Amino acid sequence: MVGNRKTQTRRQQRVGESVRAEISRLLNTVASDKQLAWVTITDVVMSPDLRHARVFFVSTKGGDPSILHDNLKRSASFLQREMGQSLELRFTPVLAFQFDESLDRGYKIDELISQTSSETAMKSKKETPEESLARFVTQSDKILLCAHANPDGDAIGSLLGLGRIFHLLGKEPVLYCPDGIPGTLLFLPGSKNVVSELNVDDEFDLTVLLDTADESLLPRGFPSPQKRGTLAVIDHHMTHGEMGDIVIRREVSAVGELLFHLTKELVWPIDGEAAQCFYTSIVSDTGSFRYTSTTPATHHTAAELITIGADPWKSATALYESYPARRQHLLAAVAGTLRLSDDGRYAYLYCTPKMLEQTGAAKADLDGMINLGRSVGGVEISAMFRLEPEGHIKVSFRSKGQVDVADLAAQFGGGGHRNASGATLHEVSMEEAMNVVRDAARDFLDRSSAFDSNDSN
Ligand SMILES: [Mn+2]
Repeated sequence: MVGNRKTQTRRQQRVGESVRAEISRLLNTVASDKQLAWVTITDVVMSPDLRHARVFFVSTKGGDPSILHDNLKRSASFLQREMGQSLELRFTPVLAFQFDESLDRGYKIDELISQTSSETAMKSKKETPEESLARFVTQSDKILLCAHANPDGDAIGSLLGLGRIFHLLGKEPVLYCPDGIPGTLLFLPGSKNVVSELNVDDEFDLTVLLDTADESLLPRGFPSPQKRGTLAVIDHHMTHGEMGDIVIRREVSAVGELLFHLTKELVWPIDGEAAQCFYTSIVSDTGSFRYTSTTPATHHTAAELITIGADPWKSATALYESYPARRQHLLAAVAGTLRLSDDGRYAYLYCTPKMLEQTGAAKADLDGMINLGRSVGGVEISAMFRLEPEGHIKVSFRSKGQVDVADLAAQFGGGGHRNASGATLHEVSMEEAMNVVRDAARDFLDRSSAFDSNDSN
């Protein structure tokens, strides 16, 4: 189950080393059995899945190895529990102890004893995820930065901004985005350095995943646990998956805002290029400071980023004033399809392959047009129906305020977030799909306003 020392990957070695350091610290400081302070851990060999650790020990004060072995075995569950809290590992490994008889390990003992005392001093207080990240960044040579699939302005702004900061730290991370960078974001500094493919045999010490912790939003080709090294997730979504060895999650407007604060806390360097990226993240994820996620701190952060060198007009022109003419023609066609439900609370639009063909526009040009419906006064839910060349119909929903369209999408087998969701409908015509969803949305809004009036006080 536990691999041998020679075939350990860098990740196994690194995790083994932190397990070794932590067990040494625990034995010296908190273990109630004082005899255990006589034990020196010489090596830790991890299984490939990192769930099992073979822990080699020697006795430095002449204690009987078999007694020490029994004592260690009795302490195993205590050590595992403590390690689970202090090490940022996804799984706390199951420990198996083995007396170290090998001579080649012997030479390390003096070195290990002196190391242990300094580690004990350094790690006497629990490391925060932020401190773990800083440590892993320092220790890692090969770093991978990734944003989620179908990246938006926050994903790309975070990717490029953090990439720039790591560069200023003297690291050369790989920036990976297999879906490519949306045209409106190509103005961001560093966008040319992003790669859309990884080499099959690339192995990383540290992978940082930005703006998601959801398995279903991982970019295509995201490296396996064997290849990605320690996985750090930096995210601001309060509904999320459980990924990540190190998780930094804060409820702020954008990951760009989070990363700027993190940069200040960790005293990482920053410059105007990184500031432009983070500023763009924030503008993009707050809908230009309009959404409810916008707080005083968001504006303070933006002000600081402008002071450092971000140019607001540069972001605004790129995001909102650089459309190709074909997009505006498509906008005219789509706007012409706008309909409302009788009560005026639900708006819907559609787009067909023919409309794309006639205007020469691409699917990506539709981005944001769903807001044509939502921005009508009195509308609480807007839907966009898109007929796919394969014949099925994709519907996206956007809502205002507290209306949770993830629930509405779930009625059609889809999902998403409170204010943005979607589903796919099969074997219906566009007209049928629009009627069925309109009726469901109307019922849904009636039900949710019934809840609202019960809640209000
Ligand atoms: Mn975001």
